[in-house]
Amino acid sequence: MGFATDAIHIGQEPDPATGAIIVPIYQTSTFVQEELGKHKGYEYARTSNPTRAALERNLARLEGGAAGFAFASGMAAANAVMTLLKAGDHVVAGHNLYGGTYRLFERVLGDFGLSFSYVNTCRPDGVEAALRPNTRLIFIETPTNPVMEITDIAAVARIARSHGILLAVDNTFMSPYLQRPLDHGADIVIHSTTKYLNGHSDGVGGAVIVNDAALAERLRFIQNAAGAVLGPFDSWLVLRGVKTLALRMEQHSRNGLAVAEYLERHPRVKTVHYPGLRSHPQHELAQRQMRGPGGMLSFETGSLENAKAVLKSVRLCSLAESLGGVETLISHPASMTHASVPPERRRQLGITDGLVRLSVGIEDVDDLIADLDQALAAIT
Ligand code: P1T
Repeated sequence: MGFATDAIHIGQEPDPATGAIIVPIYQTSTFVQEELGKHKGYEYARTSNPTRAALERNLARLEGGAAGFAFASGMAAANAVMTLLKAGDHVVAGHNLYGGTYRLFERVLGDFGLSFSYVNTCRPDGVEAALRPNTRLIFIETPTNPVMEITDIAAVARIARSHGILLAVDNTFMSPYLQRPLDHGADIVIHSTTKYLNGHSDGVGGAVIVNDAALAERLRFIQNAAGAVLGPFDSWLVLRGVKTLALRMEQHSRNGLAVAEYLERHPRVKTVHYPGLRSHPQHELAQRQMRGPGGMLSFETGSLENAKAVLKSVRLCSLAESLGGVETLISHPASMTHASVPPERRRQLGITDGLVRLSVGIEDVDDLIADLDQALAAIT
C-alpha cells in the first residue's frame, strides 16, 4: 500500500474487543492474568502496552523497518540507541547536531567511557578518516539542525557497512514521508516524535526504528530494562497525528519553499539555508535523497540586534523552541536550541548570533509572508 494508506491503517485495525475504529487509549499499568503464565500478550505496561504497540507497528512500517520502539522523548530514544554501546567504544558524529544531542554525548555519555569525534558528514571521506579501531557507531542528522546541511546517507552507509559499524540517522527534520534512511542503508532511525510525527505541538516523545532482528531484540530489552517508554495517551496523540502526515508534509514543503524564496529575495536577509533552493550547496543531493524539502529553514539577519528585532516583531509566527507543528514557530538557535554548544563551535558551524530559524507551518502562506515582511521591516 502507499504511504498515506499505511499511515492511516497500519497498527490501527478496528479494536478487536469493541470494533472501535480508533485504537483505544489503554490507560493501565498492568494486565490481569487468567492463571500463572497465561495472558493475552500483555503483562506489565512498561514492557508493552497496546496503544504504544500500535504506534510502534505504525512507525516501523512508515520507515520501512521491521520493528519500532516508542520512547518518552527524542532524547530518551537517542539515549537508548547509545546504550547499545559499551565503555571504550568510539562514535563518529555529525558536527552539527541538535544541541541537546551534543549535550547528551559530551556531558553525560562521556562520563560512561564513550568517546566522540565530530566531523562534517557532508564529506563522506571525512567520516572514513575519523574511524578508529574501536568505532562502533556513526550518528548523523540530515538535514542538520539548524543550518540544513545534507549528508549522503547511502555513501555513509556504505562506509559503515564496509567497516562493520552501525549507522544511526536522526530523521526528525524530515519524517518518513520525506526521507527513509533505512532504504538508503542506515541501520537505525531516530525520531523526536514531538515534531512532525505528532505534528500538533501537544506531546513530547521519541522513537527508534530498525530492520535487523538482533538489533530489535536488544532495543526491546533496553526499552524495558531502562524504562523510558512513551505513555498510552502520548502514543495515541502521535497515532492520530501520523494519519495526516503525508498531507501535512506536502503543505510544509510547499509553504517552506515559498517562504524560502521570499526570504532569499529580501534585501535585509543575507543568506537562506533551505535544501529546496537552487542556491543550497547540496540541492541536487537533497532532490535525490528527499521526497521534498520540508518546512525547516534558517536565515541570516547579520547581527544579534537584527535577529532580536525580527523575533520581537513577528505576530503570527510564535517565538518558541521546537518545530514540526502545524503552526509556524520562529527561534534563535544560538541562545535557544544550540545554547549548550560552545560559542566558538557555534561560530564554526555558522550558528551565528544573527541566525533565525523557522519551522514553517501549514497556515496560508500569504499570511506567513506578510508577517515576516512586517517583522523584517523592523531591521534598521
Ligand atoms: O525534545 P525531544 O523530543 O527530546 O527531541 C530532541 C531532538 C532530537 N533530534 C532533533 C533533530 C531535534 O530537533 C530534537 C529537539 N529539537 C528541538 C526542541 C528544537 O527546537 O530544535
